Amino acid sequence: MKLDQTTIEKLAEHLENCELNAQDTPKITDDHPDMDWEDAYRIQNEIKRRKLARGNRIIGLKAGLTSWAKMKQMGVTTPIYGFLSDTFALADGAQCKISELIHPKVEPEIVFVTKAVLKGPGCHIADVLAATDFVMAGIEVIDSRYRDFKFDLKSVVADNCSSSRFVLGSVARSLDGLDLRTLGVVMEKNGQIVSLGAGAAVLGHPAIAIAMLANHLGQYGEEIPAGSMILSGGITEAISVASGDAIHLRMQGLGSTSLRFI
Ligand code: 0L1
Ligand code: MG
Repeated sequence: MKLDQTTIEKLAEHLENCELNAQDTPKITDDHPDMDWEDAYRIQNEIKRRKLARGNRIIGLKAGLTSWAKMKQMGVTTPIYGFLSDTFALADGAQCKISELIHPKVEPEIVFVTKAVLKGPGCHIADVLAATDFVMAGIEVIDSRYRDFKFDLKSVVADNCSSSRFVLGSVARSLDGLDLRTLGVVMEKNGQIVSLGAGAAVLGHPAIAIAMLANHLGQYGEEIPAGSMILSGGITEAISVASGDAIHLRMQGLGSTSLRFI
């Protein structure tokens, strides 16, 4: 822990204002090169506190940079974690306003909904499979607040892992008879396939991303409550979108979901 509480609050206010006003900013580590991982999550938690104080609800969690494709795209080897506010949720097929965003990208994600508490340390894939109520198809819209995507991982964690919008499909499947490793994913932009993948792209099995999230929270004495909705991370690299683009995601056995950018 390198930053004092006043600096944490100032940086959280700045980053959240950038999110709310669709304004970009240089990465915060430029002015705070000594910031550590704990500081990064403290800033993210302060953004969460600000949203709760404003009456927003926290409706889910996310793991980011969990696929080999995304790790390669970002040049990293470890996942990161964030939260989802009710203000990020869009309805299936909804219009997503580009004017509210800076430079959005989309990524296909397997979404878990839990029916039992998951608590680390020591949480593993079997715990997650036993605690999963159902899974769904989801598209996450990420929108880093950092200018020209020039950032480092601590700056990204502070910025709530670029969280911005998401949409879920309408099919909820239990894991019975569903192998998430071989589950195929096809994402189209304006009718052209732009991403192809399978669930195993996320850490070999997307349930491992959820176990890692539980173990991450366990370090702070926190847990994943029963009934949580969790985005397990992009299966493919993120795809840039612009006004007029229509994104359609199909997931084998989980139906489809879509978004239109206006
Ligand atoms: O959801 C995620 O994978 C987080 C991505 C953070 C980095 C970025 O903005 O591309
Ligand atoms: Mg994501």
